[in-house]
Formats: sequence, C-alpha cells, structure tokens
Amino acid sequence: MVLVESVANSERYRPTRADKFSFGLWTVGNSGRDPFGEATRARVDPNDSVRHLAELGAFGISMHDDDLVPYDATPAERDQIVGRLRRTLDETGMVVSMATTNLFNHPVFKDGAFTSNDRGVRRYAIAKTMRAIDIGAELGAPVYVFWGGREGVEAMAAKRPADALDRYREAIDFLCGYVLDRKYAMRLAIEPKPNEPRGDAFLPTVGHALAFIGSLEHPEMVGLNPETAHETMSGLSFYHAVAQTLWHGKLFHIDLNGQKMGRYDQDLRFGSEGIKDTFFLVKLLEESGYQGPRHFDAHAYRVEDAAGVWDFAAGCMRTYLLLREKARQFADDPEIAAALMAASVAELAEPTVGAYSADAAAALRSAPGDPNVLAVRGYHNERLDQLVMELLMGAR
Ligand SMILES: [Mn+2]
Repeated sequence: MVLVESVANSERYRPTRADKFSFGLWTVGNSGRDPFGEATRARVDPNDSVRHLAELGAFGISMHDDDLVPYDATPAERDQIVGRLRRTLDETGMVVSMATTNLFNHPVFKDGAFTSNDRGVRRYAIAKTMRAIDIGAELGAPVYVFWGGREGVEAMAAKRPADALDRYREAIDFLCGYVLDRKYAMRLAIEPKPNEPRGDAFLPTVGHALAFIGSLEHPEMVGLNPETAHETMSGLSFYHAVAQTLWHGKLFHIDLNGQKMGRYDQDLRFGSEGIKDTFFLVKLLEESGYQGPRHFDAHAYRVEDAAGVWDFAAGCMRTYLLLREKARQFADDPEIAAALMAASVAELAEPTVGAYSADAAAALRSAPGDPNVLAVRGYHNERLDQLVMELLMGAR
C-alpha cells in the first residue's frame, strides 16, 4: 500500500514539457568550485546535460556564451559546437529558453564590463555581447539576460555612480539597437544583484532596475530577470519583488533557487530554504498568467557527486510541482476562503476614492470616517497565516 501510494505520488509530480522547466547549462554543469576550494565534480559536456535534463522532464536550457563556446575557439570551431548543440536540441525536443553573456569571469572584466573605467574594455564587452546575442538568436532564445556581474566597485572614489549608470544605459540602448537592426525576435532582461562578486553592484535590486528601465531608449524591449537569491540576500522578499515586477509588466524571465537571508549568494536547490516565501512565489507565478519558463539558476551542494546533480535537478522541479498543488489546495479550501474573507483580502481590490474630482474631494472631506471606530476591528491575520502553515506542513 505504501509502495503504491509512493508510485502514484511520483507520477503526480513528474514534470512534463508543458510545465516549462529550464536549467542553465552552468547549473547542472557546476563543478563545485568555490572561493575556498577546487572543483569536486568533473566537467559535464553540455550535450549530455541537455539529454539528461530532457529525460527528467525539463523543456529547455539557458546558457552563457562561454558555457558553450570556449574563449579561444576559432569561427569554424564555434560553428561546429553550436551546430552540435542544435542537433542535440532537435533530437531531444529541448529548446534554448534564454541566453546571456559571461562578462565576469575573464580578468579583462575585473573593473566591470559596460561600466569599466577603461573605454577599451567597455567596447570589448559590447562586442562580446553582440557575438553572444548572435548565438542566442541562432539557437532561438526569446530572451537575452544581462547580469552585471562585475558592474560595481569596492573603492567608492573609483567610479562616479552617475557616469556608470550613463555607460550602463548606453550599452543597453546600443544592444537594443543591435537586436532591432538584426530583426531578432528577442527581448532583453536585466538581472539585479546587490553585491558579490563586487562590494557594491550597480542596479542592486528589482526596484533599482525597474526605475533604470524607464530611462532607456527602448523601455518596451527591456524587462527583468529577478533571482530568488539576489533579493533574499538583501533581506527583501522575493515574492514581493516578483509581484511588483509583474505589476509593471516586466517579468520577462525568472531565476529560481533557494537562499538564506543575509548570506553570500547560495544558489541552493529551489524551495530548500524559505518555504513560505517560495509557496507564495509559485502561487503568484501560476495565478498571474506568466507564460515564461520556470528557470532554475542553482546548483547541487558541493558535497554531491555526478549522481547528486540529477537529484538536485529533479528536486527543483518536484518542489515546484508540489507547491503548485498546494496553491490549488489553497484556492479550494473553504476554511482558508473564510479566513481570507475575515481578513478583508478582497476589499483591497476595491477602489478607495476613484478618480479625483472636486465633488469627490468635498464628499470625502464631509464624511472622512471616525478613526476611533475604524481602529476597533481586528484583521484575523493570525488565523489566516496558521492555516497557510498547516497547509504547507501537510496538516490540511
Ligand atoms: Mn545566484
């Protein structure tokens, strides 16, 4: 009986292509290297990663240019490598759901890429990105991500922030122009991060990046790729960051993982930390109409061997599907519905005063409400939150 149940359970939460799960080549390819120790796992061939992820039920991959094509590859080698991946994708029915540029690993980028003080480095970074956008377009990536890994500073005197933002904007504007000129069906997404590897990074949070997009030449082409770890590191709620990104119509892509607040960028298995925030995130994505990939930017614990990497990948997807099921239970639970009612949750969706008119202002002034009466009620949040916790702990 127990065996039958567990088989049924594993079928129920088995990912399919329709779930649109994708992984960066660098995630399952992560070797376990960290600032204090060497690799603990061997390098993985990207084509093997694609095949393995397809078997597990993912629909796509994402990649940096350097994940696929080595720095010293000749144009002929580049074409051969890209062609081989194209064939593997076709054989497995997998897609490239996002592409991006590595503008952080090579020493040339030690002072930044688009915001390096050295104009030659800035020009090189844009040229490298154009080449990488070509690879992304060739492989059909609909979204191109910009994570400014080294766009930041330790010595505050070393960069004027306004100059750095001018150069960042110049680069994104130029690359939007390139995508339009080449007629690529591609949107751009900025990935904010507060720090690491730089002491302070430009565009540190979702909020900073949303404001920056408003200053661009083609704001309609540019959205966000928010990451669980990056918002959580700064002590912010990823759920609220994604909710506001959606509210602005700017959720072009997402990097899902697990992270403890206040730590270095951990990139842990999705849902392995912060289960309540993660639950509300999944509920939000599922109920928002977001059509993009459920993309994991995470990696296996450094203690894992090659087999553990696939436990990690399967775990990310299974946790997402478990939380998706919990979101459905939340929506169907009559006690939770009553608790939502008691907390007046739906009332927040009702307009407060409507559009301004002199008459509406006069009516409000004559009957503003009595604060001592309005202050009396309770909002019954304790009961509501306890029901959420019991749902997540399997007690409902
Ligand atoms: Mn991260």
